[in-house]
Amino acid sequence: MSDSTFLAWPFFEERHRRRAADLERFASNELGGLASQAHDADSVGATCREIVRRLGRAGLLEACCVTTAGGAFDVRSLCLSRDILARHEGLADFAFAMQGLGTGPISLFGSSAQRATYLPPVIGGERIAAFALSEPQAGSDVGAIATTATRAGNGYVLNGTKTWISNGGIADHYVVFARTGPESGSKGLSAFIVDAGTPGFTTAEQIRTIAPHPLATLAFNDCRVPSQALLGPEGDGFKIAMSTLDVFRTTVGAAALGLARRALDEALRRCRERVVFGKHLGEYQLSQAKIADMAVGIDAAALLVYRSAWTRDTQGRRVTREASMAKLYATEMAQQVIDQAVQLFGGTGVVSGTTVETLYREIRALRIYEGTSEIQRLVIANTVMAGEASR
Ligand code: COS
Repeated sequence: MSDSTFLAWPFFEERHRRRAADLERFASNELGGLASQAHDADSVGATCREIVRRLGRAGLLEACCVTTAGGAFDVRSLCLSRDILARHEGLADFAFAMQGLGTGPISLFGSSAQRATYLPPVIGGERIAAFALSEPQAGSDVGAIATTATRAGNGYVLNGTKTWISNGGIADHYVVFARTGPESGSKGLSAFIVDAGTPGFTTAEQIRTIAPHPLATLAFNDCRVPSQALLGPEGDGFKIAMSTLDVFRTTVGAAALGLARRALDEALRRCRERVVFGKHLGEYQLSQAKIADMAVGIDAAALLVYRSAWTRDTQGRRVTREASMAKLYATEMAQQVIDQAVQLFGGTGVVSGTTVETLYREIRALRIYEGTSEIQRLVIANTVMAGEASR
């Protein structure tokens, strides 16, 4: 049984503890065996759809969207969900998180008509969402986005390429960022909601990764969308993207935390069961040192993650610095914790399909997506050097 003493921390309210219990029940009853069907890039999309359907049926996707104008995310609920789901099953965490990230801009900036159309089916687990920001030449440098959206009649025409898009190819709608103005860099970007199947919009390529999940390159060739597809004011695209990442970067830290907790659980089991030179592995001080470092890293990351979530929830202000700290520290920590778990498992730790081997592949992308560790350091340094407690 994983350590759940953190739930008594003052960051949480009673409803969060109830949610944690619901998630544990869901994971035990609904996830068993599902992910083993998703062993490659072809089967993973169908498995994600099934996980989303079950999460929706259980009422667990409500935290992913803000349905009322002026409402706010409960970032602690998002983080707890990712922490717990990732500990049980990385793909379930991914499927959950993308329902939130893919509709985050609609929750934060959508009109009432856009909310009413797009959010309820995502909460119900009937429709799948995606967030299309990155391009071949614009990953860390969002200001280099080259996809254009040109005004034409009562709408816009989109041209360009998006890549590394999670849920690409299986999503029902995408929030797409494109350049609408002549300005360069972060100015002149806008956000659009594009439905799958819109003429001129295609999945150019499915991308295969070390930990399979639906990921694709998308092509827009004279893709016409109505003016109602514009999300928020024209020219606010960069702000919309960054505000969304302010919420979801903290949750990436929470997912890393869940993966690390699972690695510690596995390492503890290994220390109890494995006998070497006539003694259990856990009786050796070298093993104990590893366990101690893992436990400290996990608690430190949890404090940063839930500090960021609590600050956002209770103070409602920008948490750019706190979110970057949480993501940076938790993802880097989890990589080390999982690596130590693999070491304790020895040869078994690198056998395909074992839990620690799966974790070893799953954690790697979290240090890259939604802002690399290098970008998080830049963001943190900028805010600290500007003398701001937070931005
Ligand atoms: N919330 C709201 N507004 C924000 C913001 C935030 N979190 N961050 C920046 N802005 C605003 C700024 O206030 C500024 O507005 P003004 O021009 O009105 O002053 C504007 O956006 C530009 O900000 P800044 O100068 O900080 O932008 P940079 O181009 O320097 O940003 C980084 C650079 C690297 C921080 C940004 O491009 C980034 O986060 N890149 C990583 C993107 C990423 O995560 N990619 C992965 C793809 S998503 S899976």
